Amino acid sequence: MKDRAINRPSLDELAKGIDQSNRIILSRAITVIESKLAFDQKLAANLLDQIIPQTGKSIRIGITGVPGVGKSTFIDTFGSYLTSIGKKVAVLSIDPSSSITRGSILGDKTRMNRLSKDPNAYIRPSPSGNSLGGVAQKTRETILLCEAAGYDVIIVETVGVGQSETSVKDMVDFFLLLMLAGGGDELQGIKRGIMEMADALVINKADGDNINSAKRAKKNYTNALHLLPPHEGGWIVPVELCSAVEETGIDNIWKMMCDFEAKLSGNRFLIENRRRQNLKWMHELIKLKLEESFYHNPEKIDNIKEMEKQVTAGELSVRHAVTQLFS
Ligand SMILES: Nc1nc2c(ncn2[C@@H]2O[C@H](COP(=O)(O)OP(=O)(O)OP(=O)(O)O)[C@@H](O)[C@H]2O)c(=O)[nH]1
Ligand SMILES: [Mg+2]
Repeated sequence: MKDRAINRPSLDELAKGIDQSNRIILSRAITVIESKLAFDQKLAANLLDQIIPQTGKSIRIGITGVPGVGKSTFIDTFGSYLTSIGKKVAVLSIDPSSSITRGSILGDKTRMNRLSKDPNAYIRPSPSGNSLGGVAQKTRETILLCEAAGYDVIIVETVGVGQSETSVKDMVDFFLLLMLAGGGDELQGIKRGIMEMADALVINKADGDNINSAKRAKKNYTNALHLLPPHEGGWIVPVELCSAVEETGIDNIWKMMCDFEAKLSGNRFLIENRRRQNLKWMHELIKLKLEESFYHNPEKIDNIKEMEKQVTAGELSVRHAVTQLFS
């Protein structure tokens, strides 16, 4: 086929390799999913259909926090702890800006020093793409591939740009907000909306001279959480302390996630949440496809330009211009 990428594995090779947890094949399958070639898109759709029965068995964890809070260091330490207790860990990230620089990726791989050498961990940088919707879409599918390849903890990191936190929240079971202790003004710089999304607040860098202020911050955050609406699943959002560098509090955070999973599987919240997420995803994708097919339709492109001219010149109302474009 004309637009087939060179050396693309077949559907069977991909499906088999994923089933055998072959990392090289997994990487190639993700590349197929991220590709814009028509051939690859079809292959990706068939592959996803084939692996769907093996998906859904992991716990999906989202991690966010302001730059410098220690996300990469935390994921390195936390992920290494998880592999030490026998888990297979995949780390994905969402960075809509990476299409330009792809800079944070290399930085992150080097900052996740231990994990990047761990045979039971798989790190995949953010897909590129200029729209957050497109990037998130690919990450969701990558989660499914990683699950089918036997990864039982999937960590999705967001760089905290724009709406990326909401995107990640919509694709995970557990959303962790990493925080820092600061001189009493902890709540500054943290958007209230992000705190409302969190299933746990973890104050990182609770080490050295920082321990006492971290303990004070824990009290402040706990009080602030009381002012927010209760968690939909009936979960009490905890505030924990940890040090990603000194590796303290890490096992406790995992235990807390296991408690969460036990409790919210018990009351069916997690299963319902995934159903809701899937439906929301479907509608987001519909919107994305509609937008693409509209703006990339050669017949429309000239019309849009013409309407833009007329609207700018004040000759036509926006309402009229849009009605005409859809007629
Ligand atoms: N003392 C101390 N320093 C830490 C801890 N965790 C991270 N750091 C330091 O904080 C700095 C930032 O850590 P990163 O892990 O790169 O933070 P990040 O949130 O990934 O940052 P961005 O990728 O820029 O958003 C580094 O110098 C780390 O060594 C910790 O638990 N204690
Ligand atoms: Mg980082």
